[in-house]
Parts: sequence; structure tokens; C-alpha cells
Amino acid sequence: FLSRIEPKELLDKVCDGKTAAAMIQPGDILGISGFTPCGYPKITMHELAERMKQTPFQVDVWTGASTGSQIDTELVAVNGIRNRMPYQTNANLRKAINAGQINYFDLHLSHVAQQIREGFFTNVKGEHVTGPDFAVIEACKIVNRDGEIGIVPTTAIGNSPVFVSQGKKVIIEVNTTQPVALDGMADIYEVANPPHRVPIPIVKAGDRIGKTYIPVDSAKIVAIVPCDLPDVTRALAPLDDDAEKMGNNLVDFLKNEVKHGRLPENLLPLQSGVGNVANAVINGLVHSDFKNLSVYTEVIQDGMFDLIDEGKIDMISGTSLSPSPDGLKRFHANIEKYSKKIILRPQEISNNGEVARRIGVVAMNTALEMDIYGHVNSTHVTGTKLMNGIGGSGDFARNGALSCFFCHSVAKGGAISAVVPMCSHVDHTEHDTHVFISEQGVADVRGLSPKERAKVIINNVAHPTFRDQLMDYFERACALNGNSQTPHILSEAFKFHTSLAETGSMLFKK
Ligand code: 0RQ
Repeated sequence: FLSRIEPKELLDKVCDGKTAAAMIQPGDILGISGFTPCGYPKITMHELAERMKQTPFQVDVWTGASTGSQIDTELVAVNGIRNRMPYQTNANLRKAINAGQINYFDLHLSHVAQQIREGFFTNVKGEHVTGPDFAVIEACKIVNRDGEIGIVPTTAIGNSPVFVSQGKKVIIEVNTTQPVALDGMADIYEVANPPHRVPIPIVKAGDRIGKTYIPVDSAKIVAIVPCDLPDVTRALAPLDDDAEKMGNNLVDFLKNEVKHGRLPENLLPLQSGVGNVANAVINGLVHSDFKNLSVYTEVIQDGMFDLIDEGKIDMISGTSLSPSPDGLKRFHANIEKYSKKIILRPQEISNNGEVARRIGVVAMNTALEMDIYGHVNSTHVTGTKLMNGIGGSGDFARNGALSCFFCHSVAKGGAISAVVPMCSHVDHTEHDTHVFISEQGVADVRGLSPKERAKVIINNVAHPTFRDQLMDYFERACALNGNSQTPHILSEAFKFHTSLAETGSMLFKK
């Protein structure tokens, strides 16, 4: 542990997690490292939850995305979180948010850093602040490079740079389970807010533009805590037939794009979301003939290692390394090979709209539901209950060269249709969606009017069991509205959802 703290003048800041947690005051805002369950501080947050068990109080928690159990389970269990942003995937946290116990704000992940610097967020007193009270950051090492003290981050960069630069105090957790070979993967570059912003000089996914460490003003460091707990990442569901079909549908679609000259042979930089569907999609590419691919995305999951092993990938840019538990072992066993192909950037850069537009990503994200006109709900189950959050899907869907959305055509054993007459919540509008892919097929809605889109989506992506019901709605809506631009029968637009609530199925009983 001590050998990982290169600036010896910082050794007097070394303390245990309990001492660090005791510095945090009720109402403080904590800016925590971590993005999808990796790279998050473990010991300090566990000790904070223990302290809250004795003396209940609350803090605000800002993160990169979802974090680990010490934060998203333990702090939730002691009712220790007042406000939380910008993304989560934890069942306990989700339950607390949907029970009104925690105020949660769901943001485009690339926007968080700018909005912090601008002072969009308020503290418990209602005052606008421009940074957290504490940045709590997991480190692989603390270094002195070219006279600058720096935190070498671990498996997630997320919002750590802005938390450190804008935070009042910094707690660093040095995790000895994280390999020192991670040093060199990070590319830290912080942008200025308007009107001082200049172009971000990335023209290819593999361009390095910053430092390998997060610069930190050593006067702000109040604690350096040893940690020996590994990241606990999430397992992925095994790939089933439907997942394979979805991956094949994508590959066929992309091959056709190349054939007609709309995409280059090695495609454009790929972005893919997280979760089972995203993993299936990448799996399709692993088994395809595409070569010399590049990836400009946020989360690097197991499928990316397959692409490296198959020799199909030139470079992968992301903000976090969040493989499954088996994938993490594989990464550690081959770290020399994988680390050369991977760049980890702050989420303000990995998800940046300017860069995504310039390099022209192929955005591949997942929908909970989509409607017949091409709007997408990625975040709210039946329009009311938060699932995870928008994450980076909107950053890429709006700015990518090509915006694809994936989903299984049905959920919950066939009771729920992914295609509905009107989305019960909208994250991505008809203006941000180009191609829909389910295990049933592909709906390419580029250049189509809403009424043209409806037919293609119903016939190609919806499950056959729901097609008649959807077409019946569409045809009656057209008749009722005199073929208006986007026909709806407002009194029936949510009948799929109300039927689900009343009968347990979106399929109406005839
Ligand atoms: O629940 O396993 O309990 O049955 O949702 O669904 O099909 O396993 O798909 O793991 O890829 O997650 C949209 C949630 C999909 C995710 C979502 C139920 C379904 C299952 C999961 P069960 P699958 P995935 C990168 C970019 C938004 C953010 C984003 C997500 C569970 O991809 O959060 O893309 N995306 N960010 O049964 C009720 C429906 C349902 C439904 C599926 N219509 N109603 N439940 N499910 N459709 C990430 C970051 O930015 C960090």
C-alpha cells in the first residue's frame, strides 16, 4: 500500500476508513468515483454507513453512474442518501427512489461535469454550489509527475476529475487489489465551460489528449485510506437464441450499409450500452467478418475483450471497465495485452456530443419500450417507475451518425409488448432514432414519415402476437384523425399499459 503513494509528503494523511468517514458532515455533498459497479470507494463508504447506523444523518451522493454495494445498498439501507445523481442500476436504490425515499435526478452523463461547474445543483440549504464538499476517489496510485500531484484512477474515470477539481476536500482510497498496470490507461482532459471552451482535439477513437492521472491540489487531500476489497461487478445473462438473432440482425443490417456505401468497411466507431442486450449485440459483431473496428463508448464489457482476442479491434475508448466477474479475471490475466488497446476517459469526453458527432459513432442502445412512431422509453417501467436511468444513451443517440435501438419484442414471458401505441415516458424522440432491432427483425425508419414508420416498426420489430392489436390501433387512429401527421386516439393511447395493470398482460382479451 505505502509503495503506491509516491509523494512521501502525503504519508501523514494516511488513516483508516473510519477516520475518513468521521470527517463527513450531515448534509455534505459527496462526489464519488465509480461508473457502473467498478472503481468506486469501498471502505470509507462502508464506514460512513456504519456511522449512520449509530447516528442517522443524510448526505447527497453524486457519482459517475452506478456504484457498488457500499454506496448503493449500505447507504440506502440506513436512509443515508438525500439526493442522488446521475445513474444507478441497484435494486435497493431503485426501490428507495421509487418509494420517494431518495430524490434522484436522471441526467445525460456527459452533461454532469458542465452542470456542476455552472452551479446547477443545490445543497441541503438550497444554495447553488459548484462542486462537492468531498471528492471520494478510488486510486490505483498517487504520483508526482512533472511536479504535479496526481491520482491514478482505477477501473472507472466517470466524473472523478470534476469532483477533484471542483471539490472542497479530497479523500483518496488506494485500492491494492487494483493492478498497478492500470497506470497509463487513463486519458484525463477537463474541458472549460462556455464561453472559454475550445474544440476537444479528438478525431479518432484512439487519440490521447490528456494526462494519465487526475491532477489534485495536495492541500485539499484530507485522507488517504488503504483498501483491499475488489470491485464487485455484475454477471451477465447467458446468451439465448433471441440474443443471437438480435446480434445477427444487426450484422446483416450493417453489412448491407457497407454494401451500399453508406458505411466504410470497418464501420464507424461503435458505441454500445450496458446490460444483457448490449452484450448480445457485441457478441454478434465478434462472430462477424468485420475487421479493424474501433469503439468509442462509455462502458467496456466482456464482449470487447472478445473483439480484441479475435483481432477485430484497433482501439477501444470508454470511461469504465465493467466486465462480469469472469471477465474481470480475464482482464487481470491479460492486462498487458488489453491495456494497450483501451483508453479510459472522463465521461464528459467519452460521451461528448461534439466528439460523437465529429467521429460519427454508430450508437447502439437499449429500449424498454418504443412506440409505433419511433419514440423510445429507456428509463421508466409503465411510465412511472424508474428502471436505471438514461445514462449515456441520449448523448450518443442524438449525436451519433447512426442511432440504433435494440430490445426483445416482448418482456415478462410475453405479457409485455416492447412496441406500444404511445410510449409511457419518452427519453429519445422520433428525431433521435434511425433503426430498431429486435429478435424479430430490423425496422429501418430513416427518412420515413411517422405513418410510414408505424407500418415498418409493427411489421418488423413487434412480436407477431401483438401485431394485429397494434395495426388495429394505428388504422383506427388514422381514420379518426383524417390521416394527420402523427395519428393517435388519446383515450386509448395507453390501453396496452392499463390492460397490463388490470389483467397482467398487454394482450387484450377478445
Ligand atoms: O427484467 O430480468 O427481471 O425480467 O427489464 O431487460 O432485456 O435483460 O435488457 O439488461 O439490456 O436492460 C433498457 C433496462 C435493458 C437497460 C434496459 C425488463 C426485463 C428484465 C432488463 P427481468 P433485458 P438489459 C449505457 C447506456 C438505459 C440506459 C442506457 C437500460 C429487465 O439497457 O437501463 O442505455 N438502458 N445507457 O424483463 C417492464 C418493459 C420491459 C421490462 C424489459 N417494457 N416493461 N419491464 N423489461 N422491457 C449505460 C450507461 O450509461 C451507464
